[in-house]
Amino acid sequence: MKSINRRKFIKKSISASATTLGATFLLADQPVFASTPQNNFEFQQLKLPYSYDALEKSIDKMTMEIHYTKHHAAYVLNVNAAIQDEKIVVKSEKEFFSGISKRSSKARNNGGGAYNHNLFWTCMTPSTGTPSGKIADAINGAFGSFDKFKELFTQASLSRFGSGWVWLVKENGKLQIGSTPNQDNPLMDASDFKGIPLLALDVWEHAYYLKYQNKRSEYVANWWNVVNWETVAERLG
Ligand code: MN3
Repeated sequence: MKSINRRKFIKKSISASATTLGATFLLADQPVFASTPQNNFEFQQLKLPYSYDALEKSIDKMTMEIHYTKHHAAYVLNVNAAIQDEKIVVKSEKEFFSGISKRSSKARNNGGGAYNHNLFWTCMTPSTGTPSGKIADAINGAFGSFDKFKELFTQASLSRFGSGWVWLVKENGKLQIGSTPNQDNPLMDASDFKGIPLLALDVWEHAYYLKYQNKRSEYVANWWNVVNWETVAERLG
């Protein structure tokens, strides 16, 4: 019965479109499919480059697992739903963020969440070191010393009220420290603080509350022990 109904339905649809040829022609200038094209940009959740317990000395396993599988996964899912629903057609992340002021808060918040966390995971490693070569020179040049840089970055992370992110960016050839609220990032045209992100720190409570509770300063102090200076250097180029 079902298949007969379906066949009838299809037959009816065909005859409907044949009798409304004018309307069909009008639609010819529009995209054929209501959904966004197959080759349109979509966000992806990058594979975590280490195990959930790899950063245990600074970030506990349960926090990492919930952060990655629940929070981050949801941002990726929701931004891609927004891209579909709002028919956002862009070629890249960069293009998505450079026009974010024209999009919904769903696209902005979840797009930021998807990108920021992908970057955040690669900013950390179980085998940390200290900056060397060009990135060390750039930090010393911009902030005086590595210790001074850490002090300023830590200050920015403690003074970010509520949820947000702290960044080291390259802007017009210079390194700068700044922070953004919620899931905003320095690639967004809507952000007051702009630049190319080199290093990111998540200061949302979900990033540290299970291990550190209200003590954001302890979380940040320990986070320095897992920073991946190799990937920061790569992004500097
Ligand atoms: Mn987070």
